[in-house]
Amino acid sequence: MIRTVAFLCLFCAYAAMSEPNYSLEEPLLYDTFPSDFLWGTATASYQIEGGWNEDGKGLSIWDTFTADPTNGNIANGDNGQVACDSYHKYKEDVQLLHNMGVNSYRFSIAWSRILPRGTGEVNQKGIDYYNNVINELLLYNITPAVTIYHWDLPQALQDRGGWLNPEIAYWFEDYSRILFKEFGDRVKFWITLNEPWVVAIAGHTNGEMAPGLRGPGILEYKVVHNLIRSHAKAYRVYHNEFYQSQGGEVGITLNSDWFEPVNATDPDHVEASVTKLQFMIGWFAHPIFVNGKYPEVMRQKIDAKSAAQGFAESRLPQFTEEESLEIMNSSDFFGLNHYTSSLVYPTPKSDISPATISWFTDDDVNEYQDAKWYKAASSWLKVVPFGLRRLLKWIDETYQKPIYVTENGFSDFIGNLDDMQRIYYYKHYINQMLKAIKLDGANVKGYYAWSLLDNFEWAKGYTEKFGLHYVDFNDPARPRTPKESTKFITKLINDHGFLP
Ligand code: GOI
Repeated sequence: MIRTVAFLCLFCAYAAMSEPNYSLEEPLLYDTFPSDFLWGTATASYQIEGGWNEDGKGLSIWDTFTADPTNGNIANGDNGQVACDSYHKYKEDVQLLHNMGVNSYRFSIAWSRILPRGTGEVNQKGIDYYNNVINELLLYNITPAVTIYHWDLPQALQDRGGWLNPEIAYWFEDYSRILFKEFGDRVKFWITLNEPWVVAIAGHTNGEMAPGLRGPGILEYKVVHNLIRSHAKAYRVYHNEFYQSQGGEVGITLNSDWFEPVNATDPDHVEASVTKLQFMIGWFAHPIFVNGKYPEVMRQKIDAKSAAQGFAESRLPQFTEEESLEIMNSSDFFGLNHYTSSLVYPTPKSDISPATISWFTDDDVNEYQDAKWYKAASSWLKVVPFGLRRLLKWIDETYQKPIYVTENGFSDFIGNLDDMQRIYYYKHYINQMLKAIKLDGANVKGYYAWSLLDNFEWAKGYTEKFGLHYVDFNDPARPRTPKESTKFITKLINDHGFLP
């Protein structure tokens, strides 16, 4: 019944749409990027390192999540115990980066290598490993961009409540301070958190990812509250204790799709698009870049629904005055991970009743994909290049901060070396980024392709491949082979853009 209604709405939306406000086949812009533009690839510790129990490393929630058969949700029962073996092959990885001619590399640090129990004693061998990686990069003039947290929380901290425990802001503060102290003489570009939206939704709403909790409408709001508090504490530590001597920048990376209104001339549709953006980006960016508070539209909708559901208090927490001050203006740049877009339109008012109040993210906006949009291996990834340009323009206008695209990429199942679809994806997304810079004046300062290597794609195991390099996971030596897309990006970087 609900399916039928949803189908009919979708049909109406289609019927209402005469000419879409976008084109899938746009001419390329032939122009170059600013000369100081950062070009790189990105990876994350659990997805590439392996060495899961070596040299004193503690367990992370991904070690335990992948080992727990009751989760049963990792493709083929895969795990990251060996992954790309970058724990041993980092010099080879740097060689690949050097061959590509990138001037930056984004990687993450495994908290449980540095602090096996999450707090307390530091593991020198963990420090040594990242010193080696950083020094190897600098040898080739590759600027390290370090993500402090890319989802592999020490299990010892999960045992104390993880991101649900407000104390975590102090654990994260202490961990970050160690990194700034040990590596900050050479690392000048820090990303506190990777995609807190995913930590909240996949980790605590639908349980797809570690720690695998399912508390829709409740847990994600508590978790995000603590993620934002934690981010702000790390930012303040850097600026109070290290900035003067080290002079780097610290920011956060948020993930967002672009939400294209079905009918761009209908103000209700445009409002639906902005509502989606506020629930996905504004949830974090409004407190951090605007005023220390959650977006008005979230406050109003979640407060109202919480009341209608009989809660004594809103499910969306409030920051104290003191917290707001600490959070406001706590990011030197806007890190954006972007892959895909959706079409949106408002749920017809007549369809909204207390009985249909959704628990998940609380917004009354319908989302779907254009049937003509080409899809990657990942079910959620549709190829919609113009979405990147529109999203960059929106972020630029809304938050007015330098933007780094810290991830963007395409997946297939095969890992074929002549990866024409990936080349198409990169060519058109990067060209749309160029249009955002040159035609819309967006302040975009860098771009990182996801990913340097085929790697452990979380719940999808090794089945969905995002790499610019093929990795043979059946060979214990984990050999890497460049795909055609590597050549494409190498030339683009070498040309500083698109030559006619
Ligand atoms: C990066 O996240 C990440 O940083 C890297 O580590 C990673 O390797 C890389 O991406 C590549 O994945 C159709 C609510 C099916 C619940 C549509 C809403 C499933 C589940 C749309 C929305 C979406 C990139 C999972 C950002 C999480 C994958 C965010 C991309 C699952 C869906 C949904 C859907 C949904 N997302 N992630 N999902």
